[in-house]
Amino acid sequence: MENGAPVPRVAVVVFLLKGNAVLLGRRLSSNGYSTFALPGGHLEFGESFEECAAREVKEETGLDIDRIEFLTVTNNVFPANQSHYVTILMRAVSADPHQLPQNLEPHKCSGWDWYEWNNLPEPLFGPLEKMVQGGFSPFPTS
Ligand code: 8DG
Ligand code: MG
Ligand code: MG
Repeated sequence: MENGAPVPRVAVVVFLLKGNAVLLGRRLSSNGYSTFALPGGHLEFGESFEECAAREVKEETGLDIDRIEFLTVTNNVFPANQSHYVTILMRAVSADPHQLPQNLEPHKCSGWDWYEWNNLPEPLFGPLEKMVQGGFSPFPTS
């Protein structure tokens, strides 16, 4: 933001899969306040998508993740927030299926829980809602 003008940023978010469920938390940030979203955040300088996915999930939930894979990318403009994200969608699983998610950033999220893909909570965060409406599935096909 050299001249103070807003610029697009890169976000990496993660479909953390457990059976037919994904991990979601209700956002407390102003962008998407009270909507259910995936764990994730900003790509840092020099990071791979996989490194960012693992770091953000660890920072936000305490979970270690495995089998991290790139899924797709979406373009998300939030006019109300003057923000614009190129969002990288990854998938992963918990390294330890017995490890429970912790709410490590309670100022940003009201808590994490698993939700069945065919019974997702409402309202979903806009970018996620758009993917679901478009028929996207984060689960492996085979
Ligand atoms: P950081 O300081 O940890 O890097 O950032 P953060 O506080 O964790 O950022 P965030 O808002 O959770 O994520 C950054 C942006 O990613 C968010 O403002 C918009 C975009 N984004 C999507 N979809 C999703 C999603 O499902 N979850 C999250 N967390 N962010 C998403 O486009
Ligand atoms: Mg974060
Ligand atoms: Mg986040």
